[in-house]
Amino acid sequence: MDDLFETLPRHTCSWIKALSIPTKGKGAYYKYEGFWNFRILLEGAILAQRTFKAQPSDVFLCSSPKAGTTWLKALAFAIVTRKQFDAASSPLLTTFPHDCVHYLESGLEQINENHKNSDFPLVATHLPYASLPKSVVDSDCKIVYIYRNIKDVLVSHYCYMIEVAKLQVEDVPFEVVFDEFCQGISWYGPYWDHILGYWKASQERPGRILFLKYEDMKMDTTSNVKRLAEFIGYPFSIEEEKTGMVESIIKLCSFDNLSNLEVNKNGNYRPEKIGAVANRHLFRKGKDGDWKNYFTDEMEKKMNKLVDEKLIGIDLVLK
Ligand code: PAP
Repeated sequence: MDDLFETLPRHTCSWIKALSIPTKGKGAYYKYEGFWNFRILLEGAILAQRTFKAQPSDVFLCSSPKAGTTWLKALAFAIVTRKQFDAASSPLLTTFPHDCVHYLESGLEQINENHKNSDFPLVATHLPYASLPKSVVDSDCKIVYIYRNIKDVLVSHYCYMIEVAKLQVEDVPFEVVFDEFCQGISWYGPYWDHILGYWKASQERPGRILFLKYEDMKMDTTSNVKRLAEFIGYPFSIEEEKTGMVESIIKLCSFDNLSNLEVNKNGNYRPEKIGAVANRHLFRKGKDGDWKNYFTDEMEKKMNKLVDEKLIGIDLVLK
């Protein structure tokens, strides 16, 4: 793989530059198939591209980082496991959502194990559509894509990196990350191209890709959770609706509930692979509109213009 990485465009991101400890080259982004990412995740993606065998019954949960993945994973997992576990016995009470539904590019072994041993065909990925293993597209399995207001994605990502890298805001000013992001340089970025890839695929494969928007899910969680359940093939029965199953899943997966569980307050994620990340960093505020606390008027105008230019003719609201 070294040969390949030597040929790829490389960028050392701003928070890595700000770190006082040496990163031994691990903090660089590489541009692979049009998108920026860390080498370790690209290696995982390439391995998945070469070896992963999707089943037609798989459901892929796809997103850019910070667009609402943790919430989507929790909801989809609660929906497909509801016959086995009620809200009082759900594994989500003691297991981090990312350990309930694994990422293709970093949890391939567990996904392959699940294919053999489980009835829950959920697989998550942040990979862009063009980088999905061919078997995913060929199997015609269903894809759920969650997206979110571009400004909140950027702020969520910024706050996450500051926390995870244990930096101060002064070490990496928001303006610097904003400029990088607008140039398309972000984790799995450009964000707009990520969305466009799935959007175009959804036009070519009608009925196979469901788009969910984080803000819509916040505003009307019930309808969106029902749409999700229906789409992934686990619709709620009338009886379940009458007995409050939908509400109970929504409550179980709510930000307030998940963020206050011991596992999500004090647990760690993937200690051996990429270094420990505290689970609590995935539960920051869980609100829309926090970008207003970070963006200047000028940044807002620049971002709006960028979105208008990049997503011309696309029926998705990103700002
Ligand atoms: P990931 O892609 O790295 O897994 P992801 O889960 O997509 O991250 O995004 C994290 C955001 O989702 C955080 O947003 P914030 O920084 O603006 O607060 C996090 O708070 C929010 N989040 C996590 N769980 C939930 C939930 N159950 N309901 C609503 N928002 C949530």
